[in-house]
Amino acid sequence: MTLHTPAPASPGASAARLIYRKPDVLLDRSTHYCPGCGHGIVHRLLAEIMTELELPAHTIAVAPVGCAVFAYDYLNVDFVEAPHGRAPAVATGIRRVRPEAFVLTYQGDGDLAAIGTAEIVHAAARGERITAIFVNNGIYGMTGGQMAPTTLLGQRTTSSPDGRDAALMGFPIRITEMLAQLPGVTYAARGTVADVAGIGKLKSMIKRACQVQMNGGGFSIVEALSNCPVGWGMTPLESLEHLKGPVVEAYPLGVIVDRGASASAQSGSGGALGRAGAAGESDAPRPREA
Ligand SMILES: Cc1ncc(C[n+]2csc(CCOP(=O)(O)OP(=O)(O)O)c2C)c(N)n1
Ligand code: SF4
Ligand SMILES: [Mg+2]
Repeated sequence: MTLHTPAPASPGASAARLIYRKPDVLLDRSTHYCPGCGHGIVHRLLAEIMTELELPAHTIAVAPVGCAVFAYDYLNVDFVEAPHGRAPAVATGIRRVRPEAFVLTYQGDGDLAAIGTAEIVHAAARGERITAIFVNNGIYGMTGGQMAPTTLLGQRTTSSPDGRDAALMGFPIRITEMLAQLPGVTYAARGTVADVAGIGKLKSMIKRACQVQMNGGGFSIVEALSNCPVGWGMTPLESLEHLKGPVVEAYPLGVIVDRGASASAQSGSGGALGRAGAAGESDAPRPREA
């Protein structure tokens, strides 16, 4: 769709111009998200991108367990609900039986980087032709703000009331960098919903990740650093400042790896076989600013 499209002229109409239109794929419903929550921004970007790439009719998305569990109530595309952490495994099954579909997963950090660690690592290692949207708000939002693998050192949560202590609870995991080392990963990037410029860059990243799949590339993932004002015990504005400060410091923004989408499209199975760059690459990826 085209944003900023002039409204069609009609007899007697005022000089009003349509400068903004909600993508149709974003359903006309209020969400259950807390005020200021970043999940809604990511939904909005997905709606815009899927519309721009004409994907909705071909999309099968996999909803997570977590605050975004009701994503299927807000985005008008086909959805499958996966058990907590298992979205990449469910998406793999969909890919195998529907090779022509556009397959999208949406997961939080508890979902993707804790209970679902095995599933995401092996889907990435297989180079599954799926696009993963990873919303990292550094906490288990849905269940009351417990510590996640991504929780910052020193961060207070309901299960680390004195702050995360590395000696007791280990260090935060930069899982997107870990995944990016796998040759099955065609594209990996990290953006943020913290401000308008960040949202614009995040949109470009998600769009690129979708195009990688459309062009026959392997696994693509975009981590969206997001806020959880409620779980963090902050106002929405405070949470955005926190996101721009300590969170971005711990999780650098940018494209971590872009191996390009090979012209040699995947076989029907959707695995990594036959894709360029899949043989034994072992670069040590670091984000570069998009
Ligand atoms: C198998 C299983 N284990 C645990 C849970 C409980 N549970 C539901 S949501 C959640 C964590 C959600 O955190 P995250 O994935 O980061 O999403 P957020 O709510 O922060 O967006 C957990 C542990 C569950 N529903 N199923
Ligand atoms: S608990 Fe956090 S992640 Fe969940 S809806 Fe509220 S602000 Fe968003
Ligand atoms: Mg979370």
